[in-house]
Amino acid sequence: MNEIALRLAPHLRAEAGGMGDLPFVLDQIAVAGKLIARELGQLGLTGDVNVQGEVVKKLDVWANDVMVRVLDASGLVCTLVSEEMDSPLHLAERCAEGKYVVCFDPVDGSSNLDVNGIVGTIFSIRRRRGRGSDHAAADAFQPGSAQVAAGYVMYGPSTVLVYTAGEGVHAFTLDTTIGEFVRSRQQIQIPSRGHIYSVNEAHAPVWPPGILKYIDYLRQRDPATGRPYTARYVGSMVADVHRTLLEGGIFLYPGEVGADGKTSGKLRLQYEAAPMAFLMEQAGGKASTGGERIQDIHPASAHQRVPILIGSRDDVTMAEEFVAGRR
Ligand code: FDP
Repeated sequence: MNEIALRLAPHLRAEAGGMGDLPFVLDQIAVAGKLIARELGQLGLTGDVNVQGEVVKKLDVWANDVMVRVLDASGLVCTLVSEEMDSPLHLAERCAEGKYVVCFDPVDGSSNLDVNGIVGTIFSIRRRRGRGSDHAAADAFQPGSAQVAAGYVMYGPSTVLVYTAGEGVHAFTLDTTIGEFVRSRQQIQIPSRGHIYSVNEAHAPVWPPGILKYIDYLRQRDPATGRPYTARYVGSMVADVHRTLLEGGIFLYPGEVGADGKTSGKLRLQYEAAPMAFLMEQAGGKASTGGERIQDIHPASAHQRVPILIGSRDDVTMAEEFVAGRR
């Protein structure tokens, strides 16, 4: 007989040694994941535009509200940073006890919603640092290295919750018959090198030269060095990073050179790049902007964007060499 699947809550309790009350926050996020998974059938546009200037779909707004409510109900969270909220939300009545700051993207990859494609919820948890009236800035703008837990819920053919609390990366799959996340993988390790690259190639004309050269290198035929790589791009960061985590390779959303000559990324540091970087490093992989470790970046604003190269250690290292002009 196979091992009886372990539910998320007892798994978190078993891991709880150094985690304090963090398992309660993670368990509340799992509740939000179940509610969002259930709601995914009800789609449509509100017609509004969010703080990033993107069209907001109804589910994004609804899912944001769910995340705020489950985290508020935990009684342990003082500050929330969300893609859907212009500025950090301080739960004033929770701040006396609330130890945590949670950054999240309630529905990442939302352009996939209209085609029944894969989307996800990304979360990143830090400890509250500030005290008194100045806590807002101190709480909301901590680097990725301050994260105590991070992960995502992926809404695909099945709903999967992947998280790390600094002791490896674990995956739980939602068993809809019993309404529980049950453990499907533990201590996930990414291969040190893969054979897949994942990037939106339509943006090649505005990539920096090092990225162009790197992707071109991956496409060349040289069986001795495992090339050519193959390409996969869902256009939903959660799905692309999940595949990369399990199969290896590299996912890139590089900086793009604008008309003013400046390079800027698309993905958000606080609730996209930093949590994925924490997961990837815990799985033995790597995440950088091309020149700097993602986890070392101190956010300057709640919705800061960064370039990201993330995945297998050797693949990301090689991409960095191309970006630096050493290849
Ligand atoms: P989306 O705009 O659909 O929400 O940051 C959001 C994100 O999706 C990521 O999930 C995804 O990797 C990326 O943007 C897709 O952007 P492109 O359409 O430019 O490839």
